[in-house]
Amino acid sequence: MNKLNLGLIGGGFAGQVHSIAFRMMKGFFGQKVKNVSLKVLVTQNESKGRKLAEKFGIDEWMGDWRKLMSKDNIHAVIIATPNYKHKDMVLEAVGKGKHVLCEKPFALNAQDAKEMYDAAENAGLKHGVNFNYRKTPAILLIKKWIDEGRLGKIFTFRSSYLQDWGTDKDGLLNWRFQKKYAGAGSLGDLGAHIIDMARFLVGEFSDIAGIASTRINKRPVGALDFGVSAEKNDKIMGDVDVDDICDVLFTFKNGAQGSLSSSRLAKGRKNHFEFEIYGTGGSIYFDWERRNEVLLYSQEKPNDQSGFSKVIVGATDHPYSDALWAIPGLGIGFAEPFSIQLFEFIDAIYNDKDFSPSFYDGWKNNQVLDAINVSIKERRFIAVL
Ligand code: SOE
Repeated sequence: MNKLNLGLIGGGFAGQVHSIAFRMMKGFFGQKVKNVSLKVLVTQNESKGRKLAEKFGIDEWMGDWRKLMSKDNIHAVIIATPNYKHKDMVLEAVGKGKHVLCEKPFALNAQDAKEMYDAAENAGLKHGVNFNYRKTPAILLIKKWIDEGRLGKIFTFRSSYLQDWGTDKDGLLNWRFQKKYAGAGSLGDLGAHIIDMARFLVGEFSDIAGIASTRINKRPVGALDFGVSAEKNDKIMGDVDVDDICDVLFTFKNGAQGSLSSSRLAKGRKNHFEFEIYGTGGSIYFDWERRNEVLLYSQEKPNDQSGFSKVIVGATDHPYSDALWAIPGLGIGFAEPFSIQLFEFIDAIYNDKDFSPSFYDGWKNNQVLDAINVSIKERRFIAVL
């Protein structure tokens, strides 16, 4: 097994989760990833980079991501930066022959996403988008049930992804509140995860209609390099030009239908990513805040036991139970799905396997986001390409 060296770009929240997940992956998958190293960390702020590199045991840190791309001893990169930087970084990385795992949402629009997908595919490289929730063992179990036909023909997918950190009106105008940096607000940040889940579990979108609103229109500037000063400055206010809340109705190409809601203003909701799926043979309900259990309704049960049953995930025949915690039902946290994702990505590189979610999935996701945005503007149903 040859050496495989990774570079990570981004020292914010996502970058730190990837660093933790890397170390978890080494612990969980041991021998299978013994020649994989996380060699370089790139952060905008070099002194922060040094501290993080020390904390996570990464050999080298730097401030210039192009320098990382020119290093021949780096074989793959993880891009965990604000969304507007993804395109340049992806194109540069694949131009230099590096495999890429990129954060979500993949691109600012579907046109850019297609260019990024084509570039990686034509270069014959492995590519992935970090729709991390797909790799939650409970969700892999739901996927298995669906593929086995346990839910029959699916006719409804209904989902919400709600958080409340946006309710602080004094919260700084960081990149997530600006279209040029983020592309979209709660829709791109949280809704993109729902879109990926719906595509993964149900199928491709057909027609779509959305409504959205921005309830806190101005915020104090001064975060990172996205405002006028490095300090919080309440006197200078900037415009929020992305959605805080979004609600969408849709149909799938296979005839199913559904809805999604995303919000940063759902007081009391922390990371409330829930969905339910109804089919001719059964139903499931899942809430990521209770990520180690799935509620399953199966019509195979006798009438006197009719209703949802709780399945605790982690039994010996459940996905990844052998690699993660040896005792059934111990449960997982936020970083485990990232570590599974990274393991599968590395396995795809070593063994020339297909990897998903790939840039193709990133592109399809951006197409759905674009259709929702057009629908919001034109106030009508839009066909997803
Ligand atoms: C937003 O608060 C956020 O950090 C998302 O950007 C992540 O994708 C999500 O998984 C957790 O919440």
